[in-house]
Amino acid sequence: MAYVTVDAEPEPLAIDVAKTALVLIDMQRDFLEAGGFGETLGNDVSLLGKAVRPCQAVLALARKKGMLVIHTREGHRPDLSDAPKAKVERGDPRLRIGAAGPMGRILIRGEAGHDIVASLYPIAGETVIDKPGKGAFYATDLGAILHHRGIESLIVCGVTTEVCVHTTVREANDRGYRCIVPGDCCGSYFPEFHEVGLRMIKAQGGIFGWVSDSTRVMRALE
Ligand code: C5J
Repeated sequence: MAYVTVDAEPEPLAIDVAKTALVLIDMQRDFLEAGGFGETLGNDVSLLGKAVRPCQAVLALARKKGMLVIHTREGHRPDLSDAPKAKVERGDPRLRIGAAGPMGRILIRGEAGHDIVASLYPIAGETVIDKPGKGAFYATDLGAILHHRGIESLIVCGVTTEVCVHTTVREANDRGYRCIVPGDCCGSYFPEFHEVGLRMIKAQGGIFGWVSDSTRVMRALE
């Protein structure tokens, strides 16, 4: 066992590195890149782009330490058979899931925009979870993979803070995982949601988990 203590709020957390996985949530081109779907909607994608460098640093260290690395992608089958109507039938029909976007069909597996940004691209041996929902546990085999590897703690990074990161942290928390969220490794199109999202995680004695940052997480892992 290799226990390290991560400086975090609401309090430092001791984790066994061998039983900790790094989870990178939905660092997909359509959410992050200029010219992607997120920008088409009028969002400032640089707010998400800020998380890329800290994520790269944590990912590089996790790889060096031989940690389990999980990447997720939000998206659906091309025939939309796994997409609930309630999710598809909202908003402007030209911008709905499955519609033609600037980088292929929006949130459809196999399309260019659905893929992970080059700077954080999975390498051989890393797990990629294709998820139809916001949470990474819903309708995926993530829970089984973590269980079989004996994982107890997660470092959760990605976008967006208040949507897919938050939903995944809540799901993981209910399943008994200790979640550490390095705030600078996450991003939102809405800065206030990012801030409040992080505060919600660590409130009430860490009701959903622990909040830290890439520097403190890396200092502990080193
Ligand atoms: C994610 C979204 N990944 N905001 N999706 O947060 O729709």
